This record gives sequence, structure tokens and C-alpha cells, in this order.
Amino acid sequence: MMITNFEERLVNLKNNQEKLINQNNILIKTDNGIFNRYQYPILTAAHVPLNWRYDFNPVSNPHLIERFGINAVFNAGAIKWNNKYILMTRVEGIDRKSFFAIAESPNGIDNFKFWDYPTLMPETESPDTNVYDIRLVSHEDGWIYGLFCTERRDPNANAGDQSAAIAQCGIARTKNLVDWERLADLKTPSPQQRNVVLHPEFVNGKYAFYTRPQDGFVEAGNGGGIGFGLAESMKNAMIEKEVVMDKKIYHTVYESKNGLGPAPIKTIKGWLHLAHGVRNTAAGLRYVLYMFLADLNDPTKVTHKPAGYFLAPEGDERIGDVSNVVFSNGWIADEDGTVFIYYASSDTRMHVATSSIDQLLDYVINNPEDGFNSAKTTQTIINIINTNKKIQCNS
Ligand code: M1P
Repeated sequence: MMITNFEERLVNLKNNQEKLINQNNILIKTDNGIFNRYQYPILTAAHVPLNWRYDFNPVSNPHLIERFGINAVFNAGAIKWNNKYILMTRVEGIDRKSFFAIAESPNGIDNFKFWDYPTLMPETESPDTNVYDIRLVSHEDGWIYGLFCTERRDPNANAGDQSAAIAQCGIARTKNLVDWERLADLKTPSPQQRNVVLHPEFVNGKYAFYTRPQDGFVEAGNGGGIGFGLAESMKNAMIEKEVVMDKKIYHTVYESKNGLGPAPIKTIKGWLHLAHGVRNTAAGLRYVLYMFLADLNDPTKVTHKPAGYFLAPEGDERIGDVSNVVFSNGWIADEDGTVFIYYASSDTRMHVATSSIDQLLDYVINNPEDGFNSAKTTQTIINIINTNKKIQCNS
């Protein structure tokens, strides 16, 4: 009786997961003409292989109990590798620990399947308590780098304070996405760092980093903004001078803090950037995505930046472990100009949106900039109305 139940449960579990993984995604056209969403999340906790979570032995696990549950799959780095769309996800166990695990898809929008094992990231002499939010970059030096947040308990925290933590940028590199060489954590002039991203090319012969200086673990404080700095080497990488290239601004979608998403995409018009902006509300922090363009010859110079957000949480995306959040640290630009934007919603699941380099450049270059007050916003809209009136008169 017990055995039959075991087998039945196992067959059901396997069938349900196979159905989930093989489900085709459905394009949902948005009205804004900038990108399209897809109906189904591309990766969730339910996609995590059953043999990571269950002991399949009926003798040691007669009730087929889930031995180690998964809480969420989110904030994935992305790269095209051997013609496959690769996501290096942040998987969070029910014990709150995050780790990295790679899933691949043949087309970038569905059928994402985890590799056989999660990535066992090597540690430095100071073990990480938690690692997350990796950015994958194929650098012109020939390595694939993964820059991620490494979090450890604050050594100066009071005994009663079990939340105080220090966030820094961990660095690892690989040639095959399986074997990783861990390098020393990045050193910068700021007390803490999160959302650090490697620029894919040398700048003045040096490695270039986008940073997010912050005073505390959660609050960017006097730090904040998207910073930029150079380092001589990736081994013992050290940034001596950080300049803020995209700062926090009062009454914007990035007034509390912001951080770069994935590494920028090189286009003929400039370096195309995707970032997240955070503001505080009565319902807590709200995370949205925004975009900007930086000069090809001077990557610290922002040349174009449309007002407001590019993508904000919608519908089911608004609810999850940390609600009202969208976060992206991975995108893939295909040779035909298609851009796959991978984003997580509410620190719970992964989604994809698609666009093209042409659409995104049109958006960042031609959509109006933030005027920083209501009168300017009203005037922007009046200008659009008046332009349309002229077209109507002329036709
Ligand atoms: O919970 C929202 C996000 O919060 C942090 O991002 P940031 O440092 O920019 O505020 C990170 O913990 C991130 O993983 C998380 O999605």
C-alpha cells in the first residue's frame, strides 16, 4: 500500500514537472511598443529538479517527503553559450541561503531546464554566508567573469543583532561555466558594495567596473548612485577612485537607491544600460527597471535617459516574497538584434521580455527626459499633443 502510494506520487511529481518545463510560452503584446512580455514565468521554484529536493529511495523516504525545499528562483545572470540561452539563477532554499544554478533554453523564452548540479562556488579564506545576483560577462580578455554579491555577518554587530551584514562584490571566472576560479573580493573606497558589474571591454587598458557604493547593508545612505571605477587587474582587483555616473535624484523612480542591472550592450549609438531604481512608499520599497545610454568613448558619460521606468511590476509580478519588485541582472542581445530581457518579480520567479536594439535605442534616445517637476511633465505632454495636432492639420 505504502509502496504504491510512493510510486504514484513520484510519477505525478515527475509528470507535473515535465509538463511545466515543456510548456510553451505565449507572447503578450504590450501597447507601449517598446517590449513584449510573456504569459508564463520562465523559471520558478517548481522548476528545480526533483532529485535535488527528494530522496527517491522508498526505504529511507517511505512517504516521499521533500527533504530540502526551494523557496524561490530569481535574479539570474545571462549569457549566450554554445547557441543556448543560459541563465545563472539565484536559487534560494527554504533555509534562506542563496546559491547559483544554471538553466538553459534552446530559444530564450521557454523550456528552461536546470543543469544536473547547482554551481558550487569556491570560497575565499573568508567564507560567504550568502551569495547572489551574479552578472555574467564575456570579457575581451577571454574569460567569462561572474561578479556577485557576497554577504557576511558584520563582525562589529552587537551579539543581539543578527541582521547586520556586510555586502561586497565577489569575483569568479570560468571558461566553461562549470569550473570556477574564485578571485579576491573587489576592494573599493566604499564601506559596502552591491550590484557591481564588469564592463566587457578594457577602458584605458584597465578593467572597468560599475559599482553601487553604499554606507549600510540596506540603505545606500550618502553613497548610492551607479558608480564607475578602474582596476589594474582582476586578481586582487582594487578600485582607488569611484565616480558616480548616475546618481539618486529627489522625486524620481530612483530616489532611494539604484543599481546597474546586467553589463551594458554595445550599440552603434552608445552603451545601452538597464538598471533598477528604488523609491519608498507607504507600502514599502518599490523596485522598477529603467534605461539609459552612455557614450561609446567615455562610458561614464550618460548621453540619454528617458523619464521614469521602462518596466514596472504588473499583475501577479507584484506579489511574492518581497512584493512590488522587478529586478534584472541578465539580458542577451542576439545577432539579429533581438534582445531578451530576463527579470525577476518580487524576489520569487524569473520572467522574460523581448525587444530589439532598434526599439530600445529609439526609446532611450527619443523618449522625453525627466523634467523633475509637474509643470515640465505637463509641458512634455502638451508638446506631444501639439505635434499630433500639426500632423492632423497637415493630413
Ligand atoms: O529585494 C529587492 C532586491 O534588494 C537588493 O537589491 P538592492 O541592493 O539594489 O536594493 C538585493 O538583495 C536584490 O537581490 C533584491 O532583489
